[in-house]
Amino acid sequence: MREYANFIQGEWVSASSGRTIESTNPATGETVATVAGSGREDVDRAVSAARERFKTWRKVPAPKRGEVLYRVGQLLMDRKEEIARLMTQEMGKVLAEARGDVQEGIDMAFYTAGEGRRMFGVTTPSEMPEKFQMAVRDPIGVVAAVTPWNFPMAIPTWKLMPAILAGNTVVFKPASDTPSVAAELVRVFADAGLPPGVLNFVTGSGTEVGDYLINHPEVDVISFTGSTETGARVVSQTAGKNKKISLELGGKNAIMVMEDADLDLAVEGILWSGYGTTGQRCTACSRLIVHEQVREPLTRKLIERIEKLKLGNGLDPDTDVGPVINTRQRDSIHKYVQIGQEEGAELLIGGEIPQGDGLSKGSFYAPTLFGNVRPDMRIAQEEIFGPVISVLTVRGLEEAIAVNNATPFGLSSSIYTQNVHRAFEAMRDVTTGILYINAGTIGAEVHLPFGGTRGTGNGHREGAAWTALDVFTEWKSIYVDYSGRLQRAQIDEFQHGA
Ligand code: UN1
Repeated sequence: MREYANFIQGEWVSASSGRTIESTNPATGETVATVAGSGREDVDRAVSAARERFKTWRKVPAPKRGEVLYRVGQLLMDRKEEIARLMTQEMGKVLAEARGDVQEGIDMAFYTAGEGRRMFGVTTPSEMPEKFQMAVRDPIGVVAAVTPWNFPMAIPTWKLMPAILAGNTVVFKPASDTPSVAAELVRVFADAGLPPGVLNFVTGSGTEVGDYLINHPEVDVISFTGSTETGARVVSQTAGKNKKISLELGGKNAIMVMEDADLDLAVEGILWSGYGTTGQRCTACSRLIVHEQVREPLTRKLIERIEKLKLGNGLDPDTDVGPVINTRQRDSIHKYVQIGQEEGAELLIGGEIPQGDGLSKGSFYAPTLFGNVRPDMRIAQEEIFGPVISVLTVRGLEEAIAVNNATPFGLSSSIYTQNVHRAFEAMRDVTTGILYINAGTIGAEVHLPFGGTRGTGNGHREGAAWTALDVFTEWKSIYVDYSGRLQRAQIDEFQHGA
């Protein structure tokens, strides 16, 4: 069994209380690791290490800060397989997907490293002579990065890398379900030569460590990805404290399938987006909005394929669908299935906690498909975060887009059509932050902005450096007057020469 400690001021240290907590394998119920069960004192130490180091890290030239990230990328490449296996054990996603999660961290490292030589600002002409002006990005200070368990590598890198590149220092608090992968990421930063105190790491519960961390007076920025409920708590708890907050919350993502679509292609995208990662992506497809003319053949094809999906341990190469993260989450998914049935939706397949070979020790849920779902049903409006897809029937593109847009969330959408006019109409009218044409709702690449509208977030975007930097930097506008006289903006008339 693995043991991990906190990482503060460049040292691996136990929680000051000496407490530990365990993370478990959702496929087997076995313990994967023990980590520090931190408390307030540990958070205080981590924040003060970050605060102290900020004084010097902000002055390190950005290209030099970026060079550390190149080394992080190289080390992640070297350790990809090892970390991916650990991720499958701790989080449950199948190995190929765990490799993809680490790959996303590698992509972030190399992309963000290069940003060290850009971090573009702005120059613009002055309205007065002999005056120069520009806007530059300044780091902000100490960033609290609070991350979820579903992408234990990729999502932390979306936050840590741009924050550090921009000259901030960080206290990183990972989800309690996946602390080992997070600790391995921290180890990579340390081995890459990141100076002590730039990245500090504390593990522990959200209510004890997370709440105290985000409210800490020395924390300037909070970057949070997780549930809508916790996101609301981040905002209400810190109200009036003027912290800069970036939230990445839920989704209720849909795939629209028009009557002209290539149905076999759509089936692949639906299975991958709805049941990949066992439906536990913020971007997972949980609604299928289908034209009435193709509803019957599409659902038939889907059911045929769902029947063949193999549940199991993600380390087994035959497994299509791994476990869900824990039994609490499994029970919450099952509750939604019951709600769907009470609301009058038709359970087409799944809807149960499977008991087959080797599944009873883990937290598995059968891939589920509901038919006859109305847009106002709870299963069509609320995020379930599990392998459950609801089929909604529409009569045309306009209705499809209206249904697609009408949820409290706005993360990812997809449309299958072979008609270029319809594709462009969707590009114009869909109101989510991400849209796929002829592909499912998942598979975002790190160099485009990641995030959503409405209840999905608070207007920020992650991943792509130039948008992530908006979270981790402040603009500073600088006016340089080299005229040697008082020049008054908005007051003095410009004198045109002869
Ligand atoms: C998430 O949906 O929780 O776009 C993150 C994707 C991945 C990241 C997903 N690159 O599917």
